[in-house]
Amino acid sequence: MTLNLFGDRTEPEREELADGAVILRGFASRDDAGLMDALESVTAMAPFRHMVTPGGYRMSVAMTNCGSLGWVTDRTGYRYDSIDPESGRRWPPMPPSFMELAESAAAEAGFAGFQPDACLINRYEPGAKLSLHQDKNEQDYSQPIVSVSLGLPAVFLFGGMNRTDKTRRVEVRHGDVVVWGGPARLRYHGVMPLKEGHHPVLGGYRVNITFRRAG
Ligand code: MD6
Ligand code: FE
Repeated sequence: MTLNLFGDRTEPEREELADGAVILRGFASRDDAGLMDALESVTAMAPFRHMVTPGGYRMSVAMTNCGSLGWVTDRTGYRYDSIDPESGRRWPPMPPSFMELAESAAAEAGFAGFQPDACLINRYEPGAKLSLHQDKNEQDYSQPIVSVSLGLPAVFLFGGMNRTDKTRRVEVRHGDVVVWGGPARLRYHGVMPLKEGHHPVLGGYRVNITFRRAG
C-alpha cells in the first residue's frame, strides 16, 4: 500500500492488469463534463435499448453506439452494423471529444495511431451485469480496445484465455480507462452485477464506453 502526504491510501495512476492490459486511473476525469455533453447528444439520436441475445435473453445492460459501425445483437447473432436497427439510419457520428480520448489513452498505453471506427456505449442499472465473454467480432485483433468507465463504480472480472480460468476482480471507477490489446486481446472478461448507489454525475447508473477498430 502507498500512503500520500496526508496518510491516505493512494493508487498508482497506471496499473498493469496483465501483459497487454492497463488501467489508466482517472484518465477521463479531466473532461468528464465534455464527455457527458457528447454522450447526451449521441443518446438523443440513438437512445439506449435492451438488445436480445441470439439465445433469446433480454440483456440487462442497455446499449447504443456511435461511429461508422455499431455492435448489435438479436436472434440472428452478434455483429457490427452501420445501421441502427431501431431507426433504420446510420449510427450518430463519433464526437471529436470521444475520438481524442480514445486515441490519447491508446497512445499512453503504447498503442500509437489507434483510429476507432466503432464506439459501443453500455448503461448499467443496479443489478445489471455482463457475463464472461471474449471480444471476437472485430476483424483485426492487433488493434486494442479502449474502455472508459463513468458513473457508479463496478467490479470488472478479468480472466484468462479459457472461460474456466481463474478471474481477477478490479474495481473500475468514474474516469478510469482500461486499454486492452496485444497478448490480452482475447482474454475472457465481464462485469459483476452493479450495486445501488448515487454518483454526482450519473446518478444511479454506470456507463461504459468502449472504442474499437471493428472493420
Ligand atoms: C464494461 N466492457 O466494462 C464492459 N471488453 O461495461 C467490456 O466488455 C470490455 O471493458 C473489452 C475490453 C474492455 C472492456
Ligand atoms: Fe468485452
